[in-house]
Amino acid sequence: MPTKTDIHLYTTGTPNGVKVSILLEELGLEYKTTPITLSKNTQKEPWFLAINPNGRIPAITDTFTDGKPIRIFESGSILQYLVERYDKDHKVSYPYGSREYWEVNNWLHWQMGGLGPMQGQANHFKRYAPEHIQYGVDRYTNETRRLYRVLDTHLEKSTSGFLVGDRLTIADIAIVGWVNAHDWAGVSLDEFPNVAAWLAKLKAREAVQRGFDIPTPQNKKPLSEEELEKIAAQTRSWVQSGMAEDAKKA
Ligand SMILES: N[C@@H](CCC(=O)N[C@@H](CS)C(=O)NCC(=O)O)C(=O)O
Repeated sequence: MPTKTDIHLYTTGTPNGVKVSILLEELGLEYKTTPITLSKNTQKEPWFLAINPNGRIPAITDTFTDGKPIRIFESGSILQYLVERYDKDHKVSYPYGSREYWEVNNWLHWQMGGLGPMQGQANHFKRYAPEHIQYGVDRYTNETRRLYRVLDTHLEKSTSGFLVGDRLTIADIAIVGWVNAHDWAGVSLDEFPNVAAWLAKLKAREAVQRGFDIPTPQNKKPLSEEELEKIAAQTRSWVQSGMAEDAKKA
């Protein structure tokens, strides 16, 4: 039986979006979902900017402990809020101040400040840039591969198969959507066997599978380079128009 909450999730099935739905599913919390259509720039509408002034998914609203509404944006902040408020039994977290707590914090920041931005830029230069700039593709793809190597080396030493200690935590949850999208950035997991095994272990969990399918079921088959490029071609125009709009405002 899911635990009743007032959580309302605003999301899309991207690497940052699925972090939150996976955590909500792992914690067994009941929540409402509003899908945000990035191609229609719903994330830039005034009602949404009141929830996330940065105009990006994911974001949540909830009723805070004082009985008033609260908004939480930035996926890392949302993961921390949810475990601090709703994971009192430490199903996917560790007690504040423990060694494991700080190690989870290390990997969470590594994802938020490193893997996400670097892989995001690798995607941009490889798939969305209006002109091919080899330096940009190489810079961000190589940096992404370097980060996968860091992850692979760390996972090689893990006895549980998770990033920290004996359980799945928000460190794993923050990273899984990005690693799952490795093809999109042109990174192969053949080089990183420990990362490949970790990804398979996480994707075998029912809650992770449910989280990946929020707000809409995700494609489960690996796509060929040709198919990826076809999707990229459709996406490129709205990415470029969104960027042009933002540049006008700046
Ligand atoms: N640092 C932010 C990044 C959020 C982000 O970039 N979200 C993307 C989807 S993964 C987005 O909303 N893009 C829409 C846009 O760029 O307008 C987080 O982790 O929440």
